[in-house]
Amino acid sequence: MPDAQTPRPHDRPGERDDKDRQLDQSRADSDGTLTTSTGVKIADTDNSLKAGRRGPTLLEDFHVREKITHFDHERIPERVVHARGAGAYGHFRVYESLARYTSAGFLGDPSLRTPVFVRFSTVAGSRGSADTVRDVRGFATKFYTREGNYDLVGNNMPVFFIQDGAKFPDFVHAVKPEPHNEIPQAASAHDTLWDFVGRQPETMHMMMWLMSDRALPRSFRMMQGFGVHTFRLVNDAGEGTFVKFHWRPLLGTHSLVWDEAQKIAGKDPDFHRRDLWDAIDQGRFPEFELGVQLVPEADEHAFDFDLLDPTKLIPEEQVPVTPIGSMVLDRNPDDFFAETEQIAFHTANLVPGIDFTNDPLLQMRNFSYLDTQLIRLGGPNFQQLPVNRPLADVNDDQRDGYGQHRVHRARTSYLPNTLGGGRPRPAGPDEGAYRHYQERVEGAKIRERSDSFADHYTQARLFYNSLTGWERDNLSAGFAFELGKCADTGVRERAVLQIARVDHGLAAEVARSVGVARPDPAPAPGHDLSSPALSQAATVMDTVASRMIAVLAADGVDASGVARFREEMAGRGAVVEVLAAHDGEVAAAGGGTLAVDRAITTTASVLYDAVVLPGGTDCARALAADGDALHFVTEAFKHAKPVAAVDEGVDVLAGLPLPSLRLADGAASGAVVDQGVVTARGAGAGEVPQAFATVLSGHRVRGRAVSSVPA
Ligand code: HDD
Repeated sequence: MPDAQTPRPHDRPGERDDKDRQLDQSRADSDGTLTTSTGVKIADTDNSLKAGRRGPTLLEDFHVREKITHFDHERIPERVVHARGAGAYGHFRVYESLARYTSAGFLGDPSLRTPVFVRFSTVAGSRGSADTVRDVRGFATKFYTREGNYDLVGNNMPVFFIQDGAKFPDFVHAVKPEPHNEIPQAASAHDTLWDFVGRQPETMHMMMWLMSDRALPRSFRMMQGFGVHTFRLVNDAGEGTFVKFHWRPLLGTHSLVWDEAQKIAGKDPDFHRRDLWDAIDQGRFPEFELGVQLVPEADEHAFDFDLLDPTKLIPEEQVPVTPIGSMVLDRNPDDFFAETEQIAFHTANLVPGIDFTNDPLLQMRNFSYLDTQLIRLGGPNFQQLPVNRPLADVNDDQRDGYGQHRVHRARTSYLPNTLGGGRPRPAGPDEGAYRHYQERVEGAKIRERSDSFADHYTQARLFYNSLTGWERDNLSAGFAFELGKCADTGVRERAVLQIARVDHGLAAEVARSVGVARPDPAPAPGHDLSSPALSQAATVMDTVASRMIAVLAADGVDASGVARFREEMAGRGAVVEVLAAHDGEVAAAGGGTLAVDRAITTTASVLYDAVVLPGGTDCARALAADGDALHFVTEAFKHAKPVAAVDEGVDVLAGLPLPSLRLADGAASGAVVDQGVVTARGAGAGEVPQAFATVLSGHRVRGRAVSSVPA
């Protein structure tokens, strides 16, 4: 994979593309005289038309009636799942032609720069819920290709909760807020979800992912995406190849810690949305690499699981992920509602060269997405909305319906016709028409599930076995928290029994935490197979690009030291912000001032990746007496974040209730690093940026003793 810092030659971030130009036709700038929606100029929009100054309002006030009526109709139904989301435009380019496998034009021509819109989302919460809840994240991409729109509607986890789409309403009803009191919002930690899980073992693999750090991404820019299902690539000769799609963030796959995620939900419920917006706004364009796992049709039955089962992944050690292209997100939408809210994804939005398989979850999705857009967007013409409009020509015989924007000039809207010159004419054999893969199928009509879908635990255990110690601890704590929130003892017990089928040791830990009986030794035979690619420990850990570093400052700060540090870290792509007790500026030691980016009271340590205590005698004295500053550093330490202190800043650190640390004293000549805490005095300060960057690129400091830290 190309390294995170290297710009790919095939990307031209920020350069306008065809979708951007197409949107110009719909953009409205509101910069003229105020008018009604019919274009009549209006001089007063503050006072309704009344019979006398103190008299009743008149019905003939068409302007105010229109204003109020439109307002009354502003809301549309939020998505039944994935209601909360944020999106951005970008573009995709394939590295090398995949024409051998697929006739999809955008995958066959490395010179093509295909515009995309990506919407990231949480699943369970309402549109106004917090971003950092424990949940799956949606990762939906619309490719505006020359052959029509292709939607890859994936998640940040490679498997799903259920095997058959018929169970989707049951699952969603179980995970959503409970119906009697609509509590809890955007949380899986409640009885109905775990009641369902305890009775539906096929959920177990996904529940392992959901209890892991994967459910707490640090950023939309730092999570993987997966198409989940096995799809099919089809080439010009009609030959099929099974395919699994993977998105990999160039910044690595990183997570929050649970306590931090919960606090961010209060401090900045828009944390992920803001992070995506700011990164694009400031030119730090998120980049993802698309990879594929390819399986020849002949190997359909070569695995000990069924390729059609969406609760299973193909271990990368068995079928490696081949990187095939790169996607850059480089443009924020102009209008959240018009674009991010009205974008309509659909798993059946396919282009020639990509097809389905008989995965029963996918088959049902192919019905559900079109259906949901009809209620959500109010009729069958939603593909004409600017964000959904294809770049490819549209020539259909669909007519009328609410919100029809096209003015069809043909007299005929049927085929065959003679009066309309036989148009639109069906595509000829070499004109790139969509051709369904000619799979041979036969069978009796039955409501049954294949025996090949019956094993619900082997891959759940594979995932657990693949995690490092800290990942397992977090996963165990996730189960303990969620089940600990369930009021019904039977719900807790049944869930623990399911966990025991995955890993008995894990179940015993969780049972102890939630006060239910330790389960009997696992009834299912275990295995010790693992897939290192499933661990986040294997992710990118060599960049600090876009990391947020807080420097705490007060009057008397060593401003030139802070400036040098900021420059060094900015050179590595990190963002340094100076926080102080108040906005504006603080006095620098030896004269001058240092600009303050934010007052500490308007922010929090949980919104940063790392914290620095700068030098300066008076500054250190002030920080040592400032509870907000002390809590900031202690909490950052507790959340395993890198901490640095320079000169007198080291004394502030020494006064905190942290476990004993080796700190720079007058004798040390260079920077001292202990448990991810970088300290230096005097000439050693010059080494801090490098040492700090090394710790920060590891994201968190694993193994730090934090249990006794009060924060
Ligand atoms: Fe779904 C939205 C991803 C199974 C029915 N789904 C939705 C979105 C994502 C996914 C990312 C949000 C799209 C956006 O940003 O607008 N869904 C998945 C994945 C699944 C999955 C990865 C399993 C592999 N979904 C699934 C099933 C069904 C649905 C089995 C129904 C049978 N999903 C929907 C929906 C939504 C939706 C009700 C709600 C809003 C929308 O479609 O546009 O149709």
